[in-house]
Amino acid sequence: MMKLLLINPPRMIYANDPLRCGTPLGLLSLAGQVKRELPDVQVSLIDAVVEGSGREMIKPGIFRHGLVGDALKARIREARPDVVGIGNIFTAEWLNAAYCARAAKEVSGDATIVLGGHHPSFEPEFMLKNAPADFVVLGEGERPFVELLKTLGAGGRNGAQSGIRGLAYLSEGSLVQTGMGPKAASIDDLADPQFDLLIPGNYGPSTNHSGGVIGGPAALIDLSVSRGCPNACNYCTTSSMWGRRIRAFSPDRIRAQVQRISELGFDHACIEDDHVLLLPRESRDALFCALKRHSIPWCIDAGTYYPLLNKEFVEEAARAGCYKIAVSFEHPLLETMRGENKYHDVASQDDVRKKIREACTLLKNSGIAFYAAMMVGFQNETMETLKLVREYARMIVGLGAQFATFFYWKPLPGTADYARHAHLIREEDSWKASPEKWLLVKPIIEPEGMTIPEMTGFVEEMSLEVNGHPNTLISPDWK
Ligand code: B12
Ligand code: SF4
Repeated sequence: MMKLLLINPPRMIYANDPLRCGTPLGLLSLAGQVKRELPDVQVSLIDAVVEGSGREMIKPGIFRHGLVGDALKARIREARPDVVGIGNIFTAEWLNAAYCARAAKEVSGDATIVLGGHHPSFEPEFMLKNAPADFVVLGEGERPFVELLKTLGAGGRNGAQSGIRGLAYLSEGSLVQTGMGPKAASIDDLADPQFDLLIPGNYGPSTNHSGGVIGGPAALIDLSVSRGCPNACNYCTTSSMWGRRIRAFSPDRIRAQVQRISELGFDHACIEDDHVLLLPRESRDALFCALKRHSIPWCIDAGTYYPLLNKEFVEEAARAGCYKIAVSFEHPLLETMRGENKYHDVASQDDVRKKIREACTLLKNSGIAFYAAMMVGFQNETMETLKLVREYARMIVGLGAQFATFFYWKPLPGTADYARHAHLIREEDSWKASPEKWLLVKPIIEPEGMTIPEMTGFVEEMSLEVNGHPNTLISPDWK
C-alpha cells in the first residue's frame, strides 16, 4: 500500500508577532481527492505550523516556528512515506518548504517529493533547483497529483509521467513543464476537503489569524467554497492560478462541509473565498444558513470588494452570525488602482469616497465589526498620495472601523506586476534572499517619488495616529 504524507511547512515569524496560523485547505482537498480516487493510498498530514512550538533562528529576529528540526524528522520517519507532498502557497515560505523537502530527503531518502501551491507553480525551476524535490505540481493540484500518484504506484518515475498535464521536473538539469494543471470544470467534481485529518484542538483562538475572536471558541477553521476571480488585478495571483470564472460548491456540498466541520468540533469559521460578494446566490445562502444552523459564529477574512457591499448582503450576513469583516479598501487613489487593473466600475475619486462611506455606514449599522486593509507603496506613491491615504484612513476609522492595516505593495511571482517590476527589486530584498520581507508589512521596492525610509516613517506615524499602535497585521485586541 502506498503511503502519502502531506506537509504544511513551519511558518516564518518575526520575534514578537503572533503565529497567525490558517487551515491547510489545499492539502485537505488533495487528501480528499486521493481518498476518493485511490482508496488504497494511506494519507497522513503533518501541519508543522501548529503541531510543535519549536523555533529556529533564520536571521536575527526572524524564526522558523512550529514542528522543526529533529521533531519534524522523527514525524516524517514515523510516517514511512513513499510520497511526500509539501504545500507552498506563500512566496514568503519557500525556504520552509525547501526545509521540509530536505528533512524528508534525509530521513526518507527513497520517497518521491512533490511541491505544490502558488509559489512553486510560478517558480518551478528555482524550487526544483533549491529543494530536493522530484516534481512540482503547477496550478490546481487535485488532477495532476492523482495522475502522478497513479504513475508512481505503477512504478513509473523517470519520464513516464510526461503525459500528465500540470507537472514540472528536471530532466538532465533542464526544466520540463507540461503546462498548468487542468482545472475541474466544476468544483463539485472534486472531493470534499478531508477535514478529519485535522486535530481541532490544534486550531485554538490563540494561534489563529482571525484575532479578536468572540465567544471563546474551542477550534477555528478556514472555509473556502469557491475558486477563481474575474478581475485579474495586476498584483494578485488568483486569476492566473484559479482562472477568471468563479467556480463554487453547490448548496448541498456546502451544507455537508459545514456539517462535517461542526461534527468534528470546529465552532468558529473564517471565510476565505476571494469574492464572497460574487458567490452564486444559492451557494452564498447555503453557506450563511448552514453556519447559522450549526451555531458557528464566523468572519470574512479574504476578499470583500467594498463597491459591491450592499444592505441586503450585510443584513443577511449579520443575521447568519457574521461578526467581523476585513474590508480591502486598498489604495484610495482611483488612478493608482486603475493602474492595477481594478475599480473600473468606480466612476471617479468622489465615487470612491462615497462608496467607502456607504460601506462603513452599512457595516456599522449592522453591528458587524470591520477593519480596513489598505495598500501603500505603489510605484507612483508620493508624500501627497500618502496624505490621501491618511485622510481616508482617518475617515474609515472615524466611521467605525476597528483599525487600518497598511500593506506594502509587492510584485509576487506569477502576477502581471512581477513581470513588469521584478527588475526593480534589489538582490538583497528579493524573495530568494529575504523571503521574510515578502510578508507584506515590509516594503520591497522604492517608489519613484520618495525613499523607503520616508515612506515607512510616514506609514508608522499614520498608524500611530489613526490606530494608536504601530503598523502590524494585527489588531490591538489580538488574543
Ligand atoms: C486563507 C489564506 C490565508 C490565511 C492562511 C492560510 C493557510 N493555509 O495558512 C492567512 C489569512 C493567514 C493568509 C496570510 C497571508 N497570505 Co494568504 N491567502 C489565503 C487564500 C485567500 C486562500 C488559501 C486557500 O486556502 N485556498 C484554497 C486551497 C484549496 O487552495 P491552495 O491552498 O492554493 O491549494 C491548491 C493549490 O495551490 C495546490 N497545492 C497547494 N499545496 C500543494 C501541495 C502539493 C503537494 C500539491 C501537489 C499541490 C498543492 O493544490 C491545491 C488544490 O488545488 C489565498 C488566495 C487563494 N484564493 O488561493 C491567499 C494567498 C495564499 N495569500 C497570499 C499572501 C500574499 C498572504 C500573506 C503574505 C499576506 C500578508 N498579509 O502578509 C500572508 C502570509 C502568511 C504567512 N506565511 O505567514 C497570496 C500568496 C501569493 C504568494 N505567491 O505569496 C495568496 C495566493 C493571495 C493572492 N492571490 O495573492 N492567507
Ligand atoms: S485582488 Fe481580489 S479582485 Fe483582484 S484578482 Fe485578486 S482576488 Fe480578484
